[in-house]
Amino acid sequence: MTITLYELSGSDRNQFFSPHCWKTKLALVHKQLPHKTEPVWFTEKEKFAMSKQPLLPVITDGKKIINDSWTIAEYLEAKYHDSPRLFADDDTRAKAELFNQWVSTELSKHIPGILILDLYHLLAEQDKDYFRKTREERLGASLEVFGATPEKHIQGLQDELADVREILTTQDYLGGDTADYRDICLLGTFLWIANSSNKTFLNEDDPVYTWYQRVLNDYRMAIPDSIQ
Ligand SMILES: N[C@@H](CCC(=O)N[C@@H](CS)C(=O)NCC(=O)O)C(=O)O
Repeated sequence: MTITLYELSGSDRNQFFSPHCWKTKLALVHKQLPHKTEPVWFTEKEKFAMSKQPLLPVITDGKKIINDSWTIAEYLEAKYHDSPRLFADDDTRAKAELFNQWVSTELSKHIPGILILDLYHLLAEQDKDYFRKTREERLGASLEVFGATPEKHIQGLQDELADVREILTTQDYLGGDTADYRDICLLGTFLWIANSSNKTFLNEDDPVYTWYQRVLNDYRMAIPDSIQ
């Protein structure tokens, strides 16, 4: 039974930008699980109403319906235990959970200021009012004001990456010698930027950039050619 991933898209049904959906897609690729994608616009919540909640990603696997990228990662790891592992053991699973929380809050707080206007412009026309209303409420400012100083937010992102940078100067992956779900969390978050905006957010002499090139290459089959 093929797994279906319901994933947020822009007006172009092949343009995917949601960091949490990327985490799930990369987890499926990592575990070499065949799957198909169902693109969803923000205002098409009826497409995944069977999940009984309003956020993506959602996957269906036979009769199973699962939402939330972390819950999905744990489900895939338990159900497809013999496929390549997202967590080498319980200790790395606990570390990955903490890292995922840090990426989703501390690191991600720098990202809307980098890309919010670019993202707005790539949305389906029918999504734009919904996106503006919900994001302006959340950010406490208009998209134009919040998105007016992307350089400041790029600097904030790069500063926030200090500990990650230190780890990646001595090892190839956050998982050590091979990628694990921590690498997927960070790559999924960078793909939020790269799929929404052409802005450069890492300097080429940054060890994090070297890691980014490495994981882009590792997961290349899932990543658009436009992202290099
Ligand atoms: N903790 C959830 C967060 C899911 C989430 O916030 N999804 C966003 C896209 S990144 C969404 O579906 N937003 C729909 C909306 O705002 O209406 C996860 O990791 O899956």
